[in-house]
Amino acid sequence: MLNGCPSWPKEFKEFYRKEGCWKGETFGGILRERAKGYGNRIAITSGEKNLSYAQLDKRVDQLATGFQTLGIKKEDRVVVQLPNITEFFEVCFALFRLGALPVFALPTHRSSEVNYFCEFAEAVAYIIPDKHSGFDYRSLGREAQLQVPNLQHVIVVGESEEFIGLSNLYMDPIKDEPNISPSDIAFLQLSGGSTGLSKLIPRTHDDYIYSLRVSDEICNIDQHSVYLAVLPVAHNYPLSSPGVLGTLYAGGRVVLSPAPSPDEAFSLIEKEQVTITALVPPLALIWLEAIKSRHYDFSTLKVIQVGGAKFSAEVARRIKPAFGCDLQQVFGMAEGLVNYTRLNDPEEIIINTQGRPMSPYDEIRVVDEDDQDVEPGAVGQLLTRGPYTIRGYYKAEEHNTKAFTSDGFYRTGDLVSLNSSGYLVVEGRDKDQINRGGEKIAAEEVENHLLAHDAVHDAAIVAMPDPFLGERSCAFVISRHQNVTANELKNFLKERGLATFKIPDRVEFVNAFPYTPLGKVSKKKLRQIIAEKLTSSKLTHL
Ligand code: J2J
Repeated sequence: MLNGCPSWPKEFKEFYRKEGCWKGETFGGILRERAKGYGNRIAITSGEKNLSYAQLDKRVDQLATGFQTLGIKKEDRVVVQLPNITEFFEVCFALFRLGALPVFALPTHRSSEVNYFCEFAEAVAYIIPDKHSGFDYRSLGREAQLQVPNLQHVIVVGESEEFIGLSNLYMDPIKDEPNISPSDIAFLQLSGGSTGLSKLIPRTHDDYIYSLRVSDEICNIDQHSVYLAVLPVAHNYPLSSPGVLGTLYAGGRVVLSPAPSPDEAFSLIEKEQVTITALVPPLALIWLEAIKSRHYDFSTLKVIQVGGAKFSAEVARRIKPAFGCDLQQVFGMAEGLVNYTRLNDPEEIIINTQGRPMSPYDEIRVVDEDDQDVEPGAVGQLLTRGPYTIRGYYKAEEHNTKAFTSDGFYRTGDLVSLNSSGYLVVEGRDKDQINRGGEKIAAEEVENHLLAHDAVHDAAIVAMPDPFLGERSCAFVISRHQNVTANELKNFLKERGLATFKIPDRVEFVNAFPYTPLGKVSKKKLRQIIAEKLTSSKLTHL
């Protein structure tokens, strides 16, 4: 087992195996089996390109050989930053087969995040597209190569320039496959983060594949399913709930949308006879608006999932009438626990709750600040442990003592209430994070960047309400001198290579922060201040 990855205690491992949760499968093995069983069936559609299970399996073998030739081996970490293209799957499965670990960066990450992932994970390689959505990723490759000494290879899909072209790495399989154990770590997923930088989440073949199997059952995914991936597939939600990997596990077909907009996605739903897709709440709003004026045949579409951030009941109610399919709410986290509303749940449950845990082996507790269970139905912090929820982050010993209870429950940082039928409603958050329409921002990470500016004496970032994204970010700043502007600070963050979604939407200059009785900056008060300011400015505009 990779160093720095806490695991389940022995008795839990035995229990999850005995109960049949962990069946001893590996990602490399699954693809091989699907290729045997489904050979010519299409696994992935991307534009005009259709890749069958057999073709995918073969290309994965060839690429694994290419990676081996570069010296990439078991337990090596490889930062993978690819958009929704077939190469994402070829790269990941080739790494899985070698026992090398993808570290899943998102396409929106920039040099600040990428360099940190490469450095912290001690990555040997970094894999990128040439260009995507108007951005040239090779510039990130150059920076990473300069800044991160452990990084040996930058591999590019497309025009590789001075780097290694992925297309040159498909070689005839010659070498032996390493032995991969189902209890090995398969990859490192990213946490949304609340303290400082994103933590890395070690997921095993056994635990993740279990979550795919249960997700498939709950979402009725089988070999006839067609999953449209509109969100970036590296994110845990479209990757696994049941997402692209759940679809491949079931022998279904994944259709990749180059962008989430109705322009691209709606015609794909009709043309490819999509049966299920997954959205975040702001995208659901855009789709609801767009469907009013467009006419497509959506008769194959059975389910639209919405998750990643709180979906308001008023909007949730509009999905079924507008699209003629069922809504499924998904409340999950890359650390593990995923809750779903069930497809045959009563309408009011689907609209008003964020679902219930997918597995009977998920343990959840709703507790107060002293870790005591709250009264049934009351709001408290959600703690969880189970067969696919990690017991600790990668190389984060100290943080793990705070993020997990001594008996192994993960502190989700979500404030929830649990109803008498076991369904959860997300009521708020007790972590220093902004959820910008599903994109997570760790306040402390951005604050630290702001503090690096000469003119910034102190900074505190909080969420402010937003009708479209749910939340946007507001930075309260105490400046050292009067003439620094909000735009200067935003540009400064951009120049430091911070992902655009993390750049504060608004900057408020103040002379002092409100404090709690314990002397900490009161973010609650700051959230109130900005919310009131927004309301009153709206009133004056009436
Ligand atoms: C409110 N908050 C939600 C929801 C996530 C499936 C679905 C989502 C994620 C994900 C995921 C929410 N309502 N429906 O990994 O497999 C917030 C919570 C949670 C955090 C996790 C999956 N769905 N959230 O969003 O790791 O605060 O995973 O703890 O990115 O998003 O974020 P992340």
